[in-house]
Amino acid sequence: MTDEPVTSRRAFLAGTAAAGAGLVATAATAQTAPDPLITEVQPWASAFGDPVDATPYGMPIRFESHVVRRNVEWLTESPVSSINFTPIHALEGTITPQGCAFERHHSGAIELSKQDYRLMINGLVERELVFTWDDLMRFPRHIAIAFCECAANGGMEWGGAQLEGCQFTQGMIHNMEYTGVMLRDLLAEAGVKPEGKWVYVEGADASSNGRSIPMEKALDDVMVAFFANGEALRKEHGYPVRLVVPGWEGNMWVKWLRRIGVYDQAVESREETSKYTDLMPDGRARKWTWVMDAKSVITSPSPQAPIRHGKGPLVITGLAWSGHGKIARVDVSVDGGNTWVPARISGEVRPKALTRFHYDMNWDGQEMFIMSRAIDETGYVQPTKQALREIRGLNNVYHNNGIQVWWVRADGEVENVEIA
Ligand SMILES: Nc1nc2c(c(=O)[nH]1)N[C@H]1C(S)=C(S)[C@@H](COP(=O)(O)O)O[C@H]1N2
Ligand SMILES: [Mo]
Repeated sequence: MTDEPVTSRRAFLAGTAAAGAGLVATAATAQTAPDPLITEVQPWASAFGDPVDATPYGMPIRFESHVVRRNVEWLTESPVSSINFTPIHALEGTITPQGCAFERHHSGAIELSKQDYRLMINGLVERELVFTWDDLMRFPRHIAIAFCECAANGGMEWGGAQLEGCQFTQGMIHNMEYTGVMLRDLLAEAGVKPEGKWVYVEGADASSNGRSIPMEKALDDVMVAFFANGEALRKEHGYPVRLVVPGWEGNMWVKWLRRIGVYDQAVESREETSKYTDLMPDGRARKWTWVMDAKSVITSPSPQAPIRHGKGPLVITGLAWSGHGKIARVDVSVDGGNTWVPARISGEVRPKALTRFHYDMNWDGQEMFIMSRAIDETGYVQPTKQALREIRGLNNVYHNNGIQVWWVRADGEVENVEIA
């Protein structure tokens, strides 16, 4: 195995016994035999490490090589029109590194250079315009942190608990810091005519992934972005330019953005008529469900992140988000939803961005049913999956923001379950 550490994990834990107060001190392993990691000079202290430039573009250390995007092969027919999942069970904080942020392509990730890049604005505008990369670089730049969630996130769970791991049940989400120009500034340059009520945005890939966005949103917080987490967008996230549509379903975040058409009504694209509508029990469809409702998930412990240290202090960690604004509170239950306790919000709470919560507890080593529920600033409370099914039935794929339950067994292993 490539990620086998130099010394055993147990020895390492024993070696960490020293510092810390309160909870942490009780979590420390009692020292019995002399620990060579403390008493002996180790190989890494007796020789030089790598020189600078060993890896001009750095990669994670080999011990972390399991923290990668994964797909579920049976889910889609072909890997070019497919999806993979962010390893949220293994990440902390709120920012998703681009290298492990989920990908969703309808016709594969294309290679488009800055030199070949063109962005056209046409339709109901005073001046039809074509921007080059250099043109875009001359507009005022803005920064926004936003989550991008595919409307199908959790979609396989409508019928019941199915996939083992929050990477697979909730990992069609990422959260990055974008730098770009505001769409409203580009539209102002073109001059939107009074009849212009919608923009139709499409990408340069074969699928084009065209979507219509109402003018009100287009003029609000939509960004034409070219940097993510401080560096150029990766190819798979739309290099050199993608649309960022904070709070709205991932499908509208057009990658390899090539055209913005201004119209007096929504253009019915293939995307909208065949997909990204929610089929209801009575055969009707919910349409224009663009905003992602509040949701949360415990990322660890979870099926891919079982408890290995036994009873005692346990850190429960998870993510919460809402497309309607800020997260106001996250509640955690460790008894299957009978009692709820507010979790600690760690770090800053930003609108339409991932929020990290922690819940510190003393685990008695008995089985638990753990779950979280998000409450956003509008007062909306994340529903149970059952409550969602009662409204929308089982024919659905999209917008499943129901509460995720994990069954923590006494041996620390974790399973995806539902509580009747
Ligand atoms: N041009 C283009 N844009 C696209 C897509 C696509 O296939 N082509 N997929 C969409 C979908 S369904 C989602 S969920 C997001 C995913 O963005 P990501 O691949 O950066 O995670 O991109 C959207 N933008
Ligand atoms: Mo999507």
